[in-house]
Amino acid sequence: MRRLRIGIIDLVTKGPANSLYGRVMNANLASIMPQVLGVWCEEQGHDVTFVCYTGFEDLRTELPARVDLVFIGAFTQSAQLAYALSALCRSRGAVTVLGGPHARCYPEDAQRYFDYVLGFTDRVLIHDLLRDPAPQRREGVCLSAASQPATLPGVRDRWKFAALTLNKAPLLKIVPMLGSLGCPYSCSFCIDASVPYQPLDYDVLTSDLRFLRTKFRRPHVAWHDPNFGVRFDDYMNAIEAATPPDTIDFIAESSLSLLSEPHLQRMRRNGFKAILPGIESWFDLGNKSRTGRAEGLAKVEQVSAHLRTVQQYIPYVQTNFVLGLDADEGEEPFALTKRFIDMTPGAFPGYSLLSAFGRAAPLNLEYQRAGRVLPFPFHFLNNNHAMNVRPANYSWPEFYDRVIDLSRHTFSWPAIYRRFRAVSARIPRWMNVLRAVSSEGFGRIKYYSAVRERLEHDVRFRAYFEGESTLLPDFFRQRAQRDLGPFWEWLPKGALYHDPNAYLGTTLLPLERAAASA
Ligand code: B12
Ligand code: SF4
Repeated sequence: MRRLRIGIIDLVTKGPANSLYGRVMNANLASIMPQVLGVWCEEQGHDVTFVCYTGFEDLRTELPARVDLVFIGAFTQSAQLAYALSALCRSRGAVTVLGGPHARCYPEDAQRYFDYVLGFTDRVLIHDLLRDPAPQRREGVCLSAASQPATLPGVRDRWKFAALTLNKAPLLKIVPMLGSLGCPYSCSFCIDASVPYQPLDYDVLTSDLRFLRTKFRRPHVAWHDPNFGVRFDDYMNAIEAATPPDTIDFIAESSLSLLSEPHLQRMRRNGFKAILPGIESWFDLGNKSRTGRAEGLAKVEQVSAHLRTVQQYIPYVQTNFVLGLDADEGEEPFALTKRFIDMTPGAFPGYSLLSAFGRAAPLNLEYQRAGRVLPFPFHFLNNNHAMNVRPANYSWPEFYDRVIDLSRHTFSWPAIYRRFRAVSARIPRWMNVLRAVSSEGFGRIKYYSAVRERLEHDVRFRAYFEGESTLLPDFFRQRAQRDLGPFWEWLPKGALYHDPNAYLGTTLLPLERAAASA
């Protein structure tokens, strides 16, 4: 086999960054799979250059001038940056490969700009690809393993690449780890709704945690498991076998249904410092929060009481909500969330606007069938900068009014103060303040207000939201251009547009086609 010069780029952000928060935190949002690829490529004897792009590097010069193959890992929000980067690398003769959430959600769009687009990715698939990575310039080839990989190299094996990334985190260094793939639940909006739950090797996990204690005095570990702690006892046994109690700080995303008091006691003993349960809605998805049929105010009271218990054991709690779900109607869902915030001041609320990420979830087919999915450029699909599903029960102005009102309530100074008082640990309480006054809190109020104002006064802007026009408003084009910085000029023609109904197998609307080739 030919020895290849391979570049691997993990896109943690969607363009050049300059915020203090980004400098401190972006490297801690890195993905595991690009590091895994590094291991799989090197074990085949190839030369690897690894770059985690946090927004502060110059990607035009990070890779050697001549590489044969470039892997890019991207979320959908980084798709336009990935497309531009692919164009740049192809101009230098490289074959380009896309993987990650965007590739899984929008393969048919990505194959227009990449030679290969990978879905589920395992060692065999990569080794096969590396045997003969022929360019596929006319249309990229989509490849996928039959299922999620049964094993993955652990932190010890991928340390070389993990360390390169962590060197970019100046203060807090958080190591990403994984103990399972898939999920036994089937929330209809989730990418893992139909991916079977599968634990990875617990012995690798134990040995990795031991290894980390040789690298840091007190390591910080973020579990990337879609739903942490499904096999709770096995997991905790693996952690307890590795390290004395409370010697590593852990962060995990877990459904509330898994956070019973005995579980919480054991988690505290083992050093769990932050937990992110999903509540999603007061009128849907009761199975995730262990509230069964309880809805509305009854669910608020039940969840709030549960979370106050969680906080007795875990200092940092973030509760995740999806705004605009079809089960929500009128003022009540928003009023209930405000009430929840007042009742549970210690939990930081993370809000996501309902988003349909292409093939991610079965529910997206329903939205597409109903003609409700809008063609916002991928760049804005990060759960906040655009909501690409027309809400079932709200007009756009009403929806944005309610989102702005809720955000103002959540990030008002009295609420920030109450949150500060309700959390006693030093880093978590200041982290909450920082998030509130940064782009997540104040920044979003400003952004949503700008959108709301245009919905009122700009007819073409409103027509785009109503699905009456597919001509991208300048507001979004200018932002995309600004965010991409020097990569804007590498963005292929038409790459701001995509077929929002590709999952259904429909073709581009005539207007969109015209705009794309303009
Ligand atoms: C852990 C997680 C995070 C972590 C870690 C992120 C990271 N860099 O990996 C944190 C909390 C930081 C995070 C942040 C965000 N997340 Co998130 N996150 C997840 C979660 C729960 C698990 C993903 C995971 O790591 N799985 C384990 C890996 C091994 O499996 P996998 O992702 O299926 O990957 C397979 C293939 O895709 C492939 N692969 C993966 N990466 C790569 C890379 C290359 C180069 C190749 C070749 C192959 C490849 O190999 C894997 C094995 O088959 C998923 C939901 C879910 N249930 O999957 C959401 C999810 C991925 N997140 C999502 C979103 C929207 C976000 C945010 C934008 C949220 C926000 N507003 O901030 C940010 C974006 C962060 C960023 N880096 O850009 C969406 C992505 C949708 C999309 N198409 O973009 C998901 C799917 C949730 C959802 N809404 O449905 N997230
Ligand atoms: S519990 Fe979480 S990971 Fe599991 S299907 Fe529901 S949203 Fe997805």
